[in-house]
Amino acid sequence: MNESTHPVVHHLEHSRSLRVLWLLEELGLPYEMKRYARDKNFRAPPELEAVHPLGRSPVVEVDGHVLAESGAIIEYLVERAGGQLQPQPPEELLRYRFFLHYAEGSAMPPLLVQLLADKIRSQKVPFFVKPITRKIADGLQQSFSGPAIATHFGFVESELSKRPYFAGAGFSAADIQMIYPVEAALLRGKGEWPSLRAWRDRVRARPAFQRAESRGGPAMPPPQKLAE
Ligand SMILES: N[C@@H](CCC(=O)N[C@@H](CS)C(=O)NCC(=O)O)C(=O)O
Repeated sequence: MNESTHPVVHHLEHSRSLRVLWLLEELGLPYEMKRYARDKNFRAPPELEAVHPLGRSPVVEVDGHVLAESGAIIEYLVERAGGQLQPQPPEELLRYRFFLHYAEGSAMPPLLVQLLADKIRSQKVPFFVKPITRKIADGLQQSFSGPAIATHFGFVESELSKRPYFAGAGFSAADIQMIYPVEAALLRGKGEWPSLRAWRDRVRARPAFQRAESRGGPAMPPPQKLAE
């Protein structure tokens, strides 16, 4: 267990843990970062399992706890910082909570299915099996991931066309949590989504985001790996 008073972020390269580095940079809190390289299959190395049984990232050691799951980590760190980056007005607070949970609970799953469909489609298989794998991939995409991505990100686009940030007029930790699904949707989805794109460019330009990336490396995985 870490004895440091600063949070220790177990950061897997090109992963969701960049969100935690970004949050800590926004909060102006000192932290330690332990960086892990992905293996040749783009998986986390086994050392992460020694930190938390799920062996995934982010994991944060803070105040004697070992915390996993980015939404829960963000909530903990925001509370610990006295509610910075959490809006107060009741309507904004409701949207803030919604997007904090929505990012991983609802927006990411269809993107993950889309990633699997793309993987199945590009799998090296004997030529006579190819029509079968293509059919499976197309079926997944047509019956599930395509319509689900269109519904979810059509909704997200409409929310962002009404206000500059996810919770309201000001930047909040919900924006940090939403970066991963938005980036993945802009890459894998088929919509135009101009408000999503404008929001993404705006938040990426923030000095704290730039500092997080310069410390932890590029936020997003290479395009073919996004959503893993
Ligand atoms: N819902 C979890 C997802 C955690 C997760 O899947 N993290 C990915 C990195 S983006 C990971 O550790 N992947 C490595 C692996 O599966 O081996 C969260 O938001 O923390």
